Amino acid sequence: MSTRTTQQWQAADAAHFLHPFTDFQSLAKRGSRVIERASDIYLWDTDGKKILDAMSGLWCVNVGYGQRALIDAATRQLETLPFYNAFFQTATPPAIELAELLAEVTPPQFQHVFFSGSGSEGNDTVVRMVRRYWDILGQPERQVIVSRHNAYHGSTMAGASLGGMAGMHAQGGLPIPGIVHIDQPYWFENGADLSRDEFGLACARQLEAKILELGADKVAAFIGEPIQGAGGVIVPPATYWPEIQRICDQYGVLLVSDEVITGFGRTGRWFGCETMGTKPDLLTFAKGVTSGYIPLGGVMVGERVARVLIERGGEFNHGYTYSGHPVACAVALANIRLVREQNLVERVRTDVGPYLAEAYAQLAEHPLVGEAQTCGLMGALLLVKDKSGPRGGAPFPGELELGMVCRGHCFREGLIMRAVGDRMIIAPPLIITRAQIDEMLVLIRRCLDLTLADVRKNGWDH
Ligand code: PXG
Repeated sequence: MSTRTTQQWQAADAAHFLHPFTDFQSLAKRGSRVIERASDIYLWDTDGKKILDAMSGLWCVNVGYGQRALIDAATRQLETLPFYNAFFQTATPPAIELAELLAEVTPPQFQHVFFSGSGSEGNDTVVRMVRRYWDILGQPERQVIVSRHNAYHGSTMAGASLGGMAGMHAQGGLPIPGIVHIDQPYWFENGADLSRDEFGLACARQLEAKILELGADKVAAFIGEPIQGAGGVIVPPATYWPEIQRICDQYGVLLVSDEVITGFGRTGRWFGCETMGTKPDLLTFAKGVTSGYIPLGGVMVGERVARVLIERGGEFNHGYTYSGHPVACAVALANIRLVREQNLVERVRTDVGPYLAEAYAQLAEHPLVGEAQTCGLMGALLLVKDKSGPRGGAPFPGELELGMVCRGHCFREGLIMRAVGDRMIIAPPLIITRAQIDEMLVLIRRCLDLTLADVRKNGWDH
């Protein structure tokens, strides 16, 4: 039971707490929804309302809420050694064991890890590390990192710069120098009259054009999310990633897979690069490594880069207080072991993933849905005005913010589904059962119907 009323919580919140990615004034007027406790895939707010969390917190609570093994691991480690650093020729058992386990569950080229406290910090490390790599190799001018518009790589100066969110670049003089962006592989929006596969190739070849424009001797790396998450769960055409890999190989450009969302089973393989068939040199992770129970991130460093840093680099002048935090590492160990014991990755690939895909194929028939995509346990429904439009539909005018209308219904109906423009996205905990997927789909369908009723009542479809 709450120690204060919802109104009291909201008043104190509005008085003191500046929330991330939030219009402070408008939230203060409206009041936050205060989430108080959780179990399995459900949350309860301070009004006692139960909510199905189809976003796993924020793409992270992969093993669901209330897992005893993670709680016990944290408690034990807090009692034994709550903190020690890894700076001055020291280490702690959980950090060493986690490094070892990560080398085991990630693709074989990864034998080393650099820990950070978050995904953003992990990507800051990526920028420092790829530039250091080329510097050691005697090519210090090889500095440019190519990313994509509408990518999300975090919110620090480097993370936001790598990201391709125009709204973020507009605040704070970003991107920082040496980061450039090509188009995202979003067929619905940018596909013109190309087939999906043709578009995937064309889009990937923008990387080649960019490398040729800048000169291969200037380009250090390409970074991408195997499937864009915050950008709207955009599953690229099948032709896209193999072509990106070909181009990186041909020009010697390092490939960085940002797996902060797609890591640890989300796509039905341990890592999204395995689903997409790429062989990255660096891999950023966070979120699902601890199922969000405690902050932890990092970068897996492939042998190509690791050998140079280790054998020829001398001191790498970079690190965080919490690099290898023992409590975070202990929780990550318990989390990864649980994912293994419960066969969650395989379950996503062969059971609940295909089950969700089937359900989404049916949802595609809904009059509002122009595109229904899933990969593992990531899903997107694109709300369209006219299903007969090109590539599955014509969009509603952006200023209508229909996604937000739909999200409002979700809130009231007890479902957390996110809106990115008019893409309604989900990423439920990997422990979700078939019965719970059914339950989620009843809610999703109800919210789509309520949104459709709004559309018709207000004549937005004309
Ligand atoms: N890379 C990717 C691919 C991410 O999705 C980060 C890096 C940054 O991680 P940290 O731990 O620094 O937040 C992310 C984070 C959203 C949303 O609205 C997504 C993220 C964070 C906040 C909101 O979908 N992803």
